[in-house]
Amino acid sequence: MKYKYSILNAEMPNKEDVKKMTPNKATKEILEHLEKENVETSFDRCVAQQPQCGFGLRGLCCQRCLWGPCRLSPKKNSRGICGADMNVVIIGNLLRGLAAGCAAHGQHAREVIETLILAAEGKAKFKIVGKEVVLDLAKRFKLDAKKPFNELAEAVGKILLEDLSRVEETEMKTLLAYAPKERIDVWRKLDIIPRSAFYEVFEALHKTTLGGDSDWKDLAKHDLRTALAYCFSTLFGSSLATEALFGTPKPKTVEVNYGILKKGYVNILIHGHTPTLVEKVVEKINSQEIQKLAKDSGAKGIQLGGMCCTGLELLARYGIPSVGGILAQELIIGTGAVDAVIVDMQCVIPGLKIVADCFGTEIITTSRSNRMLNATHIPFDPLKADEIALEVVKRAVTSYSRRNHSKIIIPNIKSKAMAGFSLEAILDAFGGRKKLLGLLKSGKIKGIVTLVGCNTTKVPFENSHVTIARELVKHGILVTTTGCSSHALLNAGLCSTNAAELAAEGLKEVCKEKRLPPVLSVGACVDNTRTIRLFIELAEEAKLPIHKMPFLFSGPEPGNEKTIGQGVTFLSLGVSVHQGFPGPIPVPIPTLKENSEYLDDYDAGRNDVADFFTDGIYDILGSRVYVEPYPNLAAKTIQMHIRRKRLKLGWK
Ligand code: MSK
Repeated sequence: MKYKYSILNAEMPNKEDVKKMTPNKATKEILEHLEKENVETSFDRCVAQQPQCGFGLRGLCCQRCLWGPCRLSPKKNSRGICGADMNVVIIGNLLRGLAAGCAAHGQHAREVIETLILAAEGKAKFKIVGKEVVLDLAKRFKLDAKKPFNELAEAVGKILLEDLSRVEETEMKTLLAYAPKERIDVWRKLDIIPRSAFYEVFEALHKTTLGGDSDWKDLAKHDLRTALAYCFSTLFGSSLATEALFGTPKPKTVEVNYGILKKGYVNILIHGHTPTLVEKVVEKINSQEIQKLAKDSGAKGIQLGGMCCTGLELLARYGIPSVGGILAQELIIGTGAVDAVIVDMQCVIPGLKIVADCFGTEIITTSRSNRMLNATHIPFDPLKADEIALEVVKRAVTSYSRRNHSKIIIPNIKSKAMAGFSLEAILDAFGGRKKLLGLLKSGKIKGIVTLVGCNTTKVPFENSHVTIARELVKHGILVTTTGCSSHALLNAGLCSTNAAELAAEGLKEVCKEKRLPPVLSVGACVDNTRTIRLFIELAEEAKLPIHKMPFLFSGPEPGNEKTIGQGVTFLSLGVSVHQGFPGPIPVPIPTLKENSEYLDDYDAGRNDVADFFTDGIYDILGSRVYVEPYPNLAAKTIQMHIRRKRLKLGWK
């Protein structure tokens, strides 16, 4: 690859590398098309940024106060102006990133939970579809089951909201309701049980101000505490409130990828993270009034598609085809086929609007938190959801007649995929947790790895997700996936039942018998809760702590700050983490000593923070971080991890 970073023992691709190595042929086709059209994307801007700052890449640039920025290095200036050393700077930067990700998922959770409460109070016109989810939550929160259903739903919503925003020193109710007792004891001993997401984010920012906390070990503890708040209020809160409102998804087979866009149709994409407005948008699009409006605008009909996590919600719940994730958003617009993109919050990059302006695509923002300069803004309000959805949809549909359709190029590439694997659907598909555990013990399924997270321009687009998934499946490891990793694996055909052919004998036999793909698309990034709950259920069935089970979390292409919280969450639960590019969890990988003749003469480049995330954290939580940017090596590291877990358990 073109750009070598010896300080990281890693390299980054240029655009040619991306075109050569990306597994989705549509990506290459559109990148070449946009080059001809002279339209710039993130892939060009990444090249323009090379070489990227070595201090920033290693978390050694401190910009927390107005005395900085301070750049720290082991050889020179090992402390910032205030006296902070490298440990304090690295761990503080990580904590700030984690807090930002927590705030993002937290606002997502707040919107869905508030909508649930308003629906329960009869103020917002949403039907609460997930009755069994509300009842289960009510039981876990020890509420009086004899109360009328709507009162229970309101009380459940209020507890989720309280866990998001409490300031008093009280343990979070969702954490106590879902976490295994063994973990709660470990966390209590470490004094890392959080109060709420809002409180711990405040405290994270407070601790990392100038002259704040300069004990890196205490900051590391606050990383774990904030990750637990992130997990049990922002992830659980948004995922469970969504299931309560709209129901629990069930598996369905659909076609995905760029080829679902249709010439002559109004192509509308929905993008972002929150599913609240989406429900109403889908309802309006299917209405006679809007279908007629599309025909009157000169189109044959309407084709709806999804991007990023809202796209995965649409796919899981309604079988609406997904097209791609965060780094594909500019490319999808670059087909020239998209008339409008309705966006809510997060992962909507500014580059989207730049490409949209080149093709006359209408961008409609609907969240007060996520505005775009010169885009149409129609803010969502759960109390007026129907009127707002209608206005949004009308604006999107009429974009068809305002646009020039002469530049359309739709790659004829589609894949079949099965999606919608909620926890309940996974357990059902395998015949319950006892049977699934039996398959794990017998070695037909060697382990379960969750492949999640974003994309980054630092590795060839989607290559790591797809390579690792293929290798794991080939070695009998069942994969669950969420977020943009899901888009890569859905488009690569790994979520189709045919992909069972790629699996090792035992896994292939199981998948064929159950008619399942070896890669289970479980939903949006907040739906990592489904995998967390699956891990908890299986460990409980095995009567083992999670850290002894053959599980692993992998984020091969880390991008968004939200990914930091995902990784630290799984670590806290006792699940080891693979990180695909050195960065947010700053574990340096060995680098060859300068002028050394011997390949094994490594300078491990360790520091206290790196030690904490490997050996230190292993001692207190039973999990550790592996950093490996090369996907084939990463897959081997993961297999080794799973094998060691099985060996210790005495499983075949
Ligand atoms: S959309 S957070 S880039 S997974 Fe959830 Fe993808 Fe990461 Fe956004």
